Amino acid sequence: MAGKPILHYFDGRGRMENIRWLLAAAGVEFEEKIMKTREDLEKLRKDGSLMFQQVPMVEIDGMKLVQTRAILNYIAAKHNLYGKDIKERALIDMYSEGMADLNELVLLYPYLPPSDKGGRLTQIKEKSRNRYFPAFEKVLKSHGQDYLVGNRLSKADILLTELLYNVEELDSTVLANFPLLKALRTRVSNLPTVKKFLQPGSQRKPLENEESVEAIKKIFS
Ligand SMILES: N[C@@H](CCC(=O)N[C@@H](CS)C(=O)NCC(=O)O)C(=O)O
Repeated sequence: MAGKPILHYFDGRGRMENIRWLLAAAGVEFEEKIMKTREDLEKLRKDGSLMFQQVPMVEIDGMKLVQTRAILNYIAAKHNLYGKDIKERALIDMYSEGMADLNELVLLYPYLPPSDKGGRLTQIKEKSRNRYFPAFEKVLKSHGQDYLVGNRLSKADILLTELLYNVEELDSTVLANFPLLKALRTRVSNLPTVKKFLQPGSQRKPLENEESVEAIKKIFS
């Protein structure tokens, strides 16, 4: 039996949080090796574990995978979260890339200098309300099904649920006009694996605070 995947990253959400969510939703137990210092990062770089000298890196099925999207796609394919054919896969990828564009703004937000945070928050709210959330609400409305693609849970539903939680943490009113997105989030949150991940004490990471941001910045400076 293959061992548990091992996630190499710092102690924060960053780019790894998508991967934690997807594994958890798929019911896969995983271990984390948390980098605490620059030396921890250098060690991984020196031993050749990081193809592009970057994390996230995930040891899984005898591979050392880097590049967040490649890792997500492997997990999705392995655990039947990637559609039934190439057309469904194309839609799942198209939706997930839209989510990634918004998620990039959200995940970097805690690392911005205070003077840039207000502007970024306005941008996140504007893009959520006027671009990305209406687009996903429209998809759900167009087919009336429980999930975004093929009436079946996929990577796209899981990443969207995570994104909805994360944006709502920054603006509690952002979902007010999106009833189908709220219903999707409730549906996904009630899956036993996700329900467990949403409980306190799980491997889900909290939003980075000033202290954790300082510690993480030291690793990469
Ligand atoms: N395209 C890569 C980007 C990875 C990335 O930027 N990782 C950051 C940490 S979140 C890093 O390792 N930075 C150090 C560096 O680029 O040298 C991915 O999606 O995995």
